[in-house]
Amino acid sequence: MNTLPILYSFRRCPYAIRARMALHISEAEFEYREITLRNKPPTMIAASPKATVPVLVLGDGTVLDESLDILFWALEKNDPHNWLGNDRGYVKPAMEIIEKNDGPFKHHLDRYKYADRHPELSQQGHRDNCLFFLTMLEARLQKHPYLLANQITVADIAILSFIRQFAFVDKVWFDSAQYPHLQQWLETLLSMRLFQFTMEKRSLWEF
Ligand SMILES: N[C@@H](CCC(=O)N[C@@H](CS)C(=O)NCC(=O)O)C(=O)O
Repeated sequence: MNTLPILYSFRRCPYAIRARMALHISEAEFEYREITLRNKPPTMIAASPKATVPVLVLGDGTVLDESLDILFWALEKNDPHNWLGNDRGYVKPAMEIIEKNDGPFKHHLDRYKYADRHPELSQQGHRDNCLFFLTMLEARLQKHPYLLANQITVADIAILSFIRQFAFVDKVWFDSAQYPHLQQWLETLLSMRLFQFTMEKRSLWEF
């Protein structure tokens, strides 16, 4: 049997964006099912009861329901731009950045974005809590145009959608902040055809 993998995705979800970028660059073929978080398809919940997107169901029934698992699955099949590096050399340093991104940075980013739901601090207070991460990224980008090297690597792709989310909470503030290399990095990556393709609107999957 030759069934295509099925991707359950939500366009704006930063985890789904990282997975889709890797799937697209690897030229993986899959059936795309755009969903809303308010009305998740029963087939998705049956495949992955934790019910977060993205979920990739492979032809043999294997379920990948963590964005990083999907990203690495795709790149390990085909990595035309060497995002993983020779001998997967970029993976370990990328994971150190990704863990900070998915852990403390995302925690504070959610509070900055939805500050009205987290009144223990002002929105600026929540934003200040995010800055440790931006400062670390800025220092890396002073050395080379991308986070680990002169080329895009898995580190850039895995955190791009989260930095984009941060920047757009208050774009005027972000654009005037003291992160010139990070601002340039974000602009460069957002203008990539791959990113724009990844963000194209899709109609909802009807189930
Ligand atoms: N660790 C998961 C996190 C995925 C996640 O939290 N996705 C959000 C959307 S951005 C979600 O599906 N939340 C469930 C909900 O809101 O019902 C991954 O990396 O895939």
